[in-house]
Amino acid sequence: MKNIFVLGGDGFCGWPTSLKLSKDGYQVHIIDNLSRRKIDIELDTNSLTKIESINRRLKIWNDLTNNKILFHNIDLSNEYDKLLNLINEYSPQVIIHLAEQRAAPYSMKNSKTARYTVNNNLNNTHNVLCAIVESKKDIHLIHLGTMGVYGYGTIPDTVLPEGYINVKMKNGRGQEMNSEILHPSYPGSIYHMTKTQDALFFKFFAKNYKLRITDLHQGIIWGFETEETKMHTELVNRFDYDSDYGTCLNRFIVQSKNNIPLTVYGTGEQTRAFINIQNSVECIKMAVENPPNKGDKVKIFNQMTETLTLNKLVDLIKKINPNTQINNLENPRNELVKNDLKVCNQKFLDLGLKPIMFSEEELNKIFRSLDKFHCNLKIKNILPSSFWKSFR
Ligand code: USQ
Repeated sequence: MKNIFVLGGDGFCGWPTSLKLSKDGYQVHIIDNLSRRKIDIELDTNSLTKIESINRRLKIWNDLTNNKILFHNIDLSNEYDKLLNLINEYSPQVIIHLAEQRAAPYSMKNSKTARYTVNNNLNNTHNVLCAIVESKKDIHLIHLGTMGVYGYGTIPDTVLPEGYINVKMKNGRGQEMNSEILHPSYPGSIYHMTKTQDALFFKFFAKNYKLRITDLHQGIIWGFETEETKMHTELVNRFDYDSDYGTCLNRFIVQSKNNIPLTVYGTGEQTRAFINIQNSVECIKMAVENPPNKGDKVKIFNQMTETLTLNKLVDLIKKINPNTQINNLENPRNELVKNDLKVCNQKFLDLGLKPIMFSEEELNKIFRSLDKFHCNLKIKNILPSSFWKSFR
């Protein structure tokens, strides 16, 4: 059986990814320091769905499928030797790196959360890369990045390519030379900035040490359940709705269900890229099965299936609950009031991705599946608590 490490396998994307790969016949190792659970305690917030302990989750999975997922509690930013020893012991074919602090608002909250995000995310990435080099093993590293590295509407009326752009530069004799470079980075938060810096680590390690690396620029996930998490109530995935970790659609759904006016920041004319959680784990599996060759440049995919404005999300929510009220708040973030967004995602389509498009029917399913978790809501966590203009 082929070993795969899922760094951050207890988190929102890591958990369903681990289950899918386990079901598909890989020996999955979750490497996680349970930091996401600790941040819930720090912020006095929670997932709307009830998340079992990691040991309970793994036992249920084992009882249901007879597949054993191994769990290693390692802080990747500080426990390099433990990671290296594990790599040497199990020789994973693939390492999937999702072990980063992923909330933009949390990274902008105060100097402590900003510094934590930078220290954690950049050290984790660099330590994994160093450990692969030091182990001398041929391991494919897949990193879950973000569409946010490109910025939103920074260069109007263009289609965002998959990672690279062609440029012309004049040589010393004034002749125009063609070249291909990484798309310039336009991070909109400290969190997004760490992802843009990850990209430089990857570029260097792919070039210098010939590591095989895939970087997935993912959009905002919608939905929370996958085929595997639906197999048992105790395998359920997170559903974050608070102002730091809850993404826009999750928050709007919870607000609508509880007759709280939707916290639309600004005019709601921001356009963002989206992908369903089931499609997300399918994309990661495709990335596992289609590695770059040794010596190739970093393989970059745009892991998204459609672009939508916030107002489009609101319109669909109103169809399901016509009593939904809107509260257009002064935007706590520093972002364009309105932007256009066109994205190329041809590489995954070519590999056979069947996009699950956002629709009233899909939204209705999410609304209904949350009914039983209503009592877990902490209303105090709805209004924004992180602000881009200054640390609090
Ligand atoms: N927004 C609201 N009201 C809210 C919350 C958010 O109007 O109550 C707005 C934001 O101002 C922003 C948009 O919704 O314009 C998206 O915000 P978000 O919190 O849903 O998503 P974001 O901060 O971009 O981050 C999320 C994930 C992150 C991932 C990223 C993909 O947390 O890990 O990398 O989506 S992307 O946006 O494509 O960069």
